[in-house]
Amino acid sequence: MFVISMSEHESLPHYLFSIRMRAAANGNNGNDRQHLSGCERLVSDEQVVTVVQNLFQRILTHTRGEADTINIQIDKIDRATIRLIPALKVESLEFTTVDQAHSSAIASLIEFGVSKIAACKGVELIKNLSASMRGGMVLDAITGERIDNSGVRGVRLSHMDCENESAFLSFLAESGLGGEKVREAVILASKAAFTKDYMAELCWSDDPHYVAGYVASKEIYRRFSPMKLKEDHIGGRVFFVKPNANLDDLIDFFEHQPVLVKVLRK
Ligand code: PML
Ligand code: MG
Repeated sequence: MFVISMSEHESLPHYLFSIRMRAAANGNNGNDRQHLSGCERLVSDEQVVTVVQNLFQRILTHTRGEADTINIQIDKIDRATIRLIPALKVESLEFTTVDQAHSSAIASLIEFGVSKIAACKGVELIKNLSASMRGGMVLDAITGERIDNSGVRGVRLSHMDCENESAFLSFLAESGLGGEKVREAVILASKAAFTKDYMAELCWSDDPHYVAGYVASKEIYRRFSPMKLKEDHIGGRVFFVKPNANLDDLIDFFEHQPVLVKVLRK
């Protein structure tokens, strides 16, 4: 178990600010909102204005479409409530076709303890979405049954960031990776992996210009490309959990536990 040391807590400001930004477009009839993008940061007070500006700029130029509604929520977070958790190890695999990448992703899920039925179901569920979800679906890792009741909204992870931006970006660059999507995905997958009853995750991007995805375990973020064809705007996430997982605890940790992801050097 990774435990935050006193000196590490003391190196944080007394308060951090959780910044959450979500963009949506109005549906055809103006009522059913379509999720476009969302982002999460956990930063010190002097960074808030710059980060909000940058995230806002990103939303304005987002390739999934033009936003009609942008929600920004900023919450003050006491440092004593923050958990410092380890970053997953990052690996990358490139394939020629989507089918090859999906087969290899399924093999990785099985390697990480998910049953073949559940792994295949996860891939099918994301493939068959008719619209992208704000969050992910939670599946029993053995039966493949969907166990969350969050419908088309999905279960989201919130209140998270990396502990040290430059250390985190160098860590990703060592694996030849960079960019906001990888940064955010590794932070999200590392937080999910730290959750009790979690077994694995499958994800690919809903951005039509971005074809990468990943399978994560409690230790590894294994990136796969291409997980879909270019111009395809459907992507999503599936979290595989142990049979009899405590869903309320899992969702509580996902949504409410503030975490900073730290790169551990062996
Ligand atoms: C998204 O933000 O759309 C998900 C991106 C998943 C893949 C990130 C990567 O490793 O490139
Ligand atoms: Mg996205």
